Amino acid sequence: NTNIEELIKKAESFIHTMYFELDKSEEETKNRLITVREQINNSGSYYHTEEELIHGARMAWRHNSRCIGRLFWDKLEVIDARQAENEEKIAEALLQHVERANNGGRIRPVLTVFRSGEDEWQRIRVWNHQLIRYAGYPSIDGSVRSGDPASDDFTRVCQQLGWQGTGGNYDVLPLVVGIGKGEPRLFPIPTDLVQEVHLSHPEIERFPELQLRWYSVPIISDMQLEIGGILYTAAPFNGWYMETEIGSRNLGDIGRYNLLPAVANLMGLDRSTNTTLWKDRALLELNRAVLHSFKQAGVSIVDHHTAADQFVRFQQQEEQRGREVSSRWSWLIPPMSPTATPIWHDQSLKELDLSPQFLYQNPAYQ
Ligand code: HEM
Ligand code: NRG
Repeated sequence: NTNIEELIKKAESFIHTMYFELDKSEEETKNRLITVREQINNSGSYYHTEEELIHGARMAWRHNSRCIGRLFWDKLEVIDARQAENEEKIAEALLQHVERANNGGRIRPVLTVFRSGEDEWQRIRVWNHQLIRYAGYPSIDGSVRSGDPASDDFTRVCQQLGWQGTGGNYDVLPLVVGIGKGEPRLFPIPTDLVQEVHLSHPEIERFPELQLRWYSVPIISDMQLEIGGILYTAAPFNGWYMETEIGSRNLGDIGRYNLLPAVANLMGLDRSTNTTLWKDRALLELNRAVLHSFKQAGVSIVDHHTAADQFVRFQQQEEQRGREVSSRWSWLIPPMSPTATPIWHDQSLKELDLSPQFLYQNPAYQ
């Protein structure tokens, strides 16, 4: 059976690499390889040890070509939630993830892994893109839209499942958990678990009039984690934010909250011509507001210059350890002053096909 052989190959390659990286004895490696091969031949799959799960998840982060935050890859905390069998237990583990990650603002990089998805009928999916995210409400016959346009489709799904938001700009969506082909279940997130930061500015005193805010932790929940040929279809993970993700993209993009005009107005800028560079000036102050407010609220965040420097240290560290770094230039350059970071000028970046890895998967809805 070619599937079985493929899996054995991937499993062996993972065990070899991981056990080498962790300096395991030849004896231990050989014994583990025998057990894994046996399990696959007998059952068509194999069960990772907790240590394999931890190091496999860390490797997947280290390998992700689009992540600028990888210097801290070996500090990732991994929670084994493979025993969570039903939607309630899964939701409970997700809420615990939120709490553990947030840590009162001193954000910890965490990944929670649920059981793997070989059996389609038992496959776990978290339908949310991120555990915490704001709803989006498109405009109906000419009314003004509200919330995050990136969430419009998922918000409609939640509404069809019986959820009702306020229709405001910052409604936190419920958790949606599905198993196999069963109806997904909704779980509202208790408000005291959702830490948010209201935006103010170090110099522009009237900034709070804009009533902007963002949540403190990005927890991506729709990617799958592949370790040694095993696919974990639910494995939400988080680090902390880089300020441009919020200031440049989420709040600044025309297709998102589109706030550059409002910020420029508050600043009293001339928007009648491009040559005042009002968009660039508004973008800059919006990013400063994000950094200032997170810092003041005691919530971890990194600016794009520091993140780029940390990425260079990661590259150097990997070179010393004899490993190649997979990098996608277009994702690694930050969306504010990219040319002022070393990443822009690095002509050597290339993308590699590495495993363990994070993968996109088909959306759970639509
Ligand atoms: C992507 C920063 C932690 C995995 C990104 C992006 C940034 C970033 C800025 C690009 C996002 C975008 O443009 O939408 C950071 C920072 C971290 C961190 C500052 C702080 C510790 C992590 C962790 C993991 C991770 C803990 C996984 C264990 C990824 C993946 C992507 C990514 C898979 C690509 C997402 C996609 O393709 O949509 N990261 N990250 N990152 N990061 Fe990190
Ligand atoms: N840009 C998205 C989040 C993507 C992942 N970013 C991180 N990941 N920082 C946004 O919500 O703005 N992380 O694991 O820390």
